[in-house]
Amino acid sequence: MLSILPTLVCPYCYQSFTPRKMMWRCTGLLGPEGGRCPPERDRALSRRFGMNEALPPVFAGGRLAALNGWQSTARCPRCKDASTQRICPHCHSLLPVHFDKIDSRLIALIGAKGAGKTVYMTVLLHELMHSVGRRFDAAVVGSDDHTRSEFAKRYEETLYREKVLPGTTRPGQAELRRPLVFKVTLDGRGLLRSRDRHTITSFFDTAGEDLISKESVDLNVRYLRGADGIILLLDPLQMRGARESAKPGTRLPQADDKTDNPVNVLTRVTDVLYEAHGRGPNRRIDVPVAVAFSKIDTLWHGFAEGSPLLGEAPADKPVFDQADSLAVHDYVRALLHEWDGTQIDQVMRKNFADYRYFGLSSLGGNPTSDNRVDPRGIHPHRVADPFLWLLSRFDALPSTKG
Ligand SMILES: Nc1nc2c(ncn2[C@@H]2O[C@H](COP(=O)(O)OP(=O)(O)OP(=O)(O)O)[C@@H](O)[C@H]2O)c(=O)[nH]1
Ligand SMILES: [Mg+2]
Ligand SMILES: [Zn+2]
Ligand SMILES: [Zn+2]
Repeated sequence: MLSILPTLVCPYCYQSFTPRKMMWRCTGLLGPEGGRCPPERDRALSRRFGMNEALPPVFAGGRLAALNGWQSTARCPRCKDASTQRICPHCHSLLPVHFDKIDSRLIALIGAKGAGKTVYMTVLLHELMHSVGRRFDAAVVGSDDHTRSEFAKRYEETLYREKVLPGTTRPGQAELRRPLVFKVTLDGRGLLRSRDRHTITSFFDTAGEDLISKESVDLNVRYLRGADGIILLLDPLQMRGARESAKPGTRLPQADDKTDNPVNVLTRVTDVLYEAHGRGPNRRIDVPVAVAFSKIDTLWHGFAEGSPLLGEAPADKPVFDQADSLAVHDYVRALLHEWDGTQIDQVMRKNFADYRYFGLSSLGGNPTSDNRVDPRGIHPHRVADPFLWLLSRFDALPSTKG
């Protein structure tokens, strides 16, 4: 159907809506006529995300909003106070400021149980906020209170201060786990642009166990359907060929019925994506997929000298380096054959129009035997590459020719 107004996708519930369906939350302050709307529990937020705090009521924008989906304030029909707080009509999450005017990109992070997703998301965001951010003159900030406090308390605090590896992400509760939403602002000057460039990125850390059965994969379908880019994290230690060459002392992932090998995971994700996006004759899936192999630190002693995976991506310019990335891509593809992963490459080639291989290490070394961060600290390796590649695919970051 043709529509003049673009469809928006909520970065929290990944459901779509047109701007005229946008809703508002009352300010809860004293209105011009002396009335005040009392806070109450928001059923949508409570049902979807288990958030039970009392908040001012929500209201639809009414006729004015229908005429102009972009209006940035609306008057509460009860207290008549003007509100600027726009919310998603489905889950009632507060939308980022200028949400409909800036690029919004949803990134789903998926992978089997124990592949390293939670550790990766924590380290990636930490790096983006610190060293990688400095290199690109980028400011990366949590877009809402929940993201800011959840990331600091639940993720960063555990790994960086308590130095404990996270427990398994609770499966089957996609409704209750809320994506973390960040605003990435790139300084326009260094990029031959006059204006700063904002991108909203939403990260959803799935539970690996959700990928085990067809039924629980469906739980994640909505997230995969709404995603503009996917980071598929695969654990080489779950592949026979790589297990054999892992650094001595590496704790190998248990092969229980909750853990699955990367080929099966990839096959299931492929099915879900076809389900979500439809399959035409000869049509391949065109969402960009970064296929990233985690825990590369356990294997790099076996890499040939000069392997692009032993070094970091060139960091002198604030651009995505295509040549370096393609060298990694080819190197990983060659490794797949050694690791018994030829099938992965076949599935990718046959079904995906836009994918790239990456190899990374979130920790830079094995955790201790009681699964704590090595006392020498966290030394991430190439963690930003998949994210920067996706930004370059979204035209949010310039890239050099490959
Ligand atoms: N050597 C090494 N081990 C890692 C690295 N990242 C993660 N691990 C190990 O992998 C384990 C699992 O990591 P998680 O991030 O919890 O895995 P997950 O994919 O979130 O797992 P689920 O939540 O169960 O789906 C960690 O407890 C570490 O032991 C890494 O960069 N290097
Ligand atoms: Mg996890
Ligand atoms: Zn009101
Ligand atoms: Zn929503």
